[in-house]
Amino acid sequence: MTSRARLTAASIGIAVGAILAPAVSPAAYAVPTDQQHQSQQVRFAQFNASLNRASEGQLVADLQTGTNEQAQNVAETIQRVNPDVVLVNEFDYVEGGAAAELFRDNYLAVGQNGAAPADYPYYYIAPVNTGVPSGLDLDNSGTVGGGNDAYGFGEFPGQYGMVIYSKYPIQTDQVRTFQNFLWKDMPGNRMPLDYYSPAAQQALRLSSKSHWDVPIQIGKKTVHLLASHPTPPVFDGPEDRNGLRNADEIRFWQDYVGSPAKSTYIYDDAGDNGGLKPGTPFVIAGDLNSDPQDGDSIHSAIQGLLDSPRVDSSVTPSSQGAIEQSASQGGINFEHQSPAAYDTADFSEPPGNVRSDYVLPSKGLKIEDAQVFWPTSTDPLSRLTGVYPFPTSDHRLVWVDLKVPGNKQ
Ligand SMILES: [Ca+2]
Ligand SMILES: [Ca+2]
Ligand SMILES: [Ca+2]
Repeated sequence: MTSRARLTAASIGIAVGAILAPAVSPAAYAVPTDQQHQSQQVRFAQFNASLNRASEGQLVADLQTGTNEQAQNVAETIQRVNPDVVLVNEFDYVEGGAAAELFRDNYLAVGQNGAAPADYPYYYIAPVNTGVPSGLDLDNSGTVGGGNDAYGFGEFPGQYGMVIYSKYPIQTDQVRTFQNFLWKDMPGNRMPLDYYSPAAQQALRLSSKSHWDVPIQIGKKTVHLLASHPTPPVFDGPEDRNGLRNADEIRFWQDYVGSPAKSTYIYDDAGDNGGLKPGTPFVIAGDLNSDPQDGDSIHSAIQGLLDSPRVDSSVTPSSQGAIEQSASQGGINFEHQSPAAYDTADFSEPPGNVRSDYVLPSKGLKIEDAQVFWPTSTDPLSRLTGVYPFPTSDHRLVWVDLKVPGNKQ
């Protein structure tokens, strides 16, 4: 294993708005000389951290000092795993990056409970659809307004947003976002036409939060982090509008990394067309809210993504803690088809504990290790995952170590 980059914010300068930080030279990566022409190991992680709050401004208030216990636990979880790149779901979007920077500076950069600090010189945030008023009665309640009538469920704009932290430079000027892509523009989409009004059908956005293609510079290679957080398939009616949307939000990525013919319909928020260039390395990350076999989602969508010829699903992240919790909680967990070891979320039933969170690399990025951070109860770190009411989140951090090849000069 080669040493991973440990760059400081001071040595590089930061993040949003920066294209490639100018001070980064290949030497900064400090790869041992004898391995300079070899691949390097990079840890990618996904964590639905429940760092959303009930009202606008609350997250910034909570993060002003380093004393919020849940945020400390989230930071310690990340520090214990120490990923190079981590997508955090359920992190309220605040324009200008105040919340993202407060969490980085007051929590991640401060060693929690004896863990080493984690320095992330780069981060990426962008607006999301949650809580943004559509002006339409999307839930057919007879009135317009509230979380269910927003483009994505949320009580205020940005609730349940996302942030990416990275030790490697983010090519901010090359990021593509798909916040505004319309559901109707996906060929063969699953939109329930009997449920939605003609006006809603025209206006509905596919992404419940956003879909981002975020290129990350790793040595001389670029790996595209494909980030999203599809809607839970529940909180709807017999029309299953959220289950159908969840499936199409997942299918978006299958098309995006598929053949150019499959992705030709896609357009981004800047108006550029098409999907990922064939052969481009990527990592699909996110709380995709769909277990391949259990729970309420339309399983064919996540199965289709896992079976995509471009996705390496040969190794599934797992944990012993998930096996232990499934056994001790019992009930519907005993009826599940997916192995308990693959669970990433600790939900009451239905659906019980399921695989909801994913880190899916493209083929060619060799998987060295893949785990879910879910310690067993005898491990002191199990205080971070706990049992309901959870000290940190109802989701578990998922991580995958990848060999990023081709750093030859
Ligand atoms: Ca309504
Ligand atoms: Ca449903
Ligand atoms: Ca399960």
